[in-house]
Amino acid sequence: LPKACIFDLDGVIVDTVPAHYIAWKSIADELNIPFTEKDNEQLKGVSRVDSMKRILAIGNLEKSDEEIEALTTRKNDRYVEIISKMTPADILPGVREFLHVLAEAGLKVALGSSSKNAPTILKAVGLSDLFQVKVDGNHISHSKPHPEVFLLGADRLGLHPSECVVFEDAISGVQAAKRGGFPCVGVGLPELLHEADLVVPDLKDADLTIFKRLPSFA
Ligand code: G16
Ligand code: MG
Repeated sequence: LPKACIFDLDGVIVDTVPAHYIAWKSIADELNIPFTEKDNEQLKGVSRVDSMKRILAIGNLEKSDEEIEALTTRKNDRYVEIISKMTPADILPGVREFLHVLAEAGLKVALGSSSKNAPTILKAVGLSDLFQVKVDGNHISHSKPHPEVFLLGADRLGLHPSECVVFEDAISGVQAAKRGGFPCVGVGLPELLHEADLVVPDLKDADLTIFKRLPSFA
């Protein structure tokens, strides 16, 4: 068994992907930039500012740092308005149960999220206390696919990356895990997350047998 698991937040623990999309879409609409759910797939795990820059690139638009700051603030205000209504009912299926299984088996649990809203979200859904280590967008300077968020997590756990399994729903997040030397379980579609060591559709009914399906713990 691994010694710890590091979980991404958006799209693995809670389904905030639609909320990010709605908020970005409203900004893109204002700028007359065509922005689809497929474009949104590429933004998963990517920081707020980098996401804004990618959307501007789709529209071939250039904006000053001040304008980018104003746009990202507006996006976040809309996003926060949506997530402020979150409750424990918004935890994705199987996640709470899996976290308890891990704790009972003596595995440590950490958060590795690009989101600066992570502390608010974890509190809102009542999962804050289940994570021994929390690393989020407020603690890092390079967003996924850079491995910083997971490396910092492993460091704070006092473990080597090979001893921690990363759970990720984003292409950029799977890449970050692999670049950092972590075994990685992709949560979502195999055609998108093929760089992961194993892909599961969700964490419904997840238990300790999941680790046996990873080459390094088989
Ligand atoms: C998340 C989302 C991204 C979002 C980023 C920053 O990361 O997947 O779509 O742009 O965080 O979020 P915020 O604007 O709240 O700081 P993760 O790593 O939890 O999937
Ligand atoms: Mg995610």
